[in-house]
Amino acid sequence: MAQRTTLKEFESVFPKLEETLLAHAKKYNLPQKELEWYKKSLETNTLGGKCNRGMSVPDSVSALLGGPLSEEQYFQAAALGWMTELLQAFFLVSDDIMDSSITRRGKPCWYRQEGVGMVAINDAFMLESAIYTLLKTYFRQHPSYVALLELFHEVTFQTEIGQLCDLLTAPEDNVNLDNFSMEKYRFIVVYKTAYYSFYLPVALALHQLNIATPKNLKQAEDILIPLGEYFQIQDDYLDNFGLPEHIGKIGTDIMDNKCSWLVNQALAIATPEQRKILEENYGRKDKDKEAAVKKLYDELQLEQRYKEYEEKRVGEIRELISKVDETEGLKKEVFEAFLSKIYKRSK
Ligand code: GPP
Ligand code: MG
Ligand code: MG
Ligand code: MG
Repeated sequence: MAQRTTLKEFESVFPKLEETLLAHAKKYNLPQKELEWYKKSLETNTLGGKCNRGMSVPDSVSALLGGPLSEEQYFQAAALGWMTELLQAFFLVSDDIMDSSITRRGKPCWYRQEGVGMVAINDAFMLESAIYTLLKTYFRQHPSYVALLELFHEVTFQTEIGQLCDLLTAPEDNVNLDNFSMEKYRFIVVYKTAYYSFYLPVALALHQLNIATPKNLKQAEDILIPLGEYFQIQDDYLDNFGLPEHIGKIGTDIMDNKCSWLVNQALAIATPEQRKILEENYGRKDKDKEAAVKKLYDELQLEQRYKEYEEKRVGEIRELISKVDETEGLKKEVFEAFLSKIYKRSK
């Protein structure tokens, strides 16, 4: 039987990894003040989240093996999981600057914390570098070292093209609702979220066990990308309908002029008068205009529409999972675990 890791277990691996990272910086005689800064950035930006992505690596390895992990296997899987969390930390620190966000995980975004400001950009780069320091330290001798390295690089690039499209579809000074479409939306979310959040942990697990093949990687991708798309639609829904106390962040999509799932749904069903309300109020840094859009979302019953979408989509994903071919080492359970973690999530 596969075993699910607990947050406590997963977090217990972090101090050793942190020590490795600090020792690496010390090798270059990084002065004490900067060393402490690096430590604080690592802790603030990598800890304190749900760690769903990171914990998915040991969970997937266990599901693939069909049983509990040895100590060595757990450490390797958790280390790869923490590299996934470092990648996420690198993205979030950067994303919050780009999105002018206010809070993250219930605290001010890193760039808004006292004395940080634009140093956060360099901190983001260092969070990314930390992935490769850990990978070299613990996987240099692993038969899949090059595959792991290439995977992190490729997934980073995929996320960056998604982010590029997200940003260019949301110019700050030019609201043009004709720029939005569900086709554009799909591209954005598949690349900015699905690859790093869903495909990456499972591909890492397959590589850790040296059982990745073109066929099982492709099969995993064919399920995990729709799952990731569904996850980002939840994120967009929660940006407006979630409680900041729950989700740990304050929604900014309306003011940021984002090509969000909600605005695309609104555009699909709005009357000409309602579209006019959107044209006049969407994408403006103005609380009253944001409130007018929120009111329109309620009138259009987007919450209800989202719930219908969720049921339909989850049914389709379950169907995809039921057809997984387990002959090359994949297990349906890998995907069932992901789905059960995110179905009807409120944070
Ligand atoms: C989530 O979008 C996407 C990312 C965090 C990827 C960022 C990619 C970079 C290359 C920096 P979001 O803005 O909707 O997330 P949130 O709602 O958490 O701010
Ligand atoms: Mg954001
Ligand atoms: Mg963003
Ligand atoms: Mg969001």
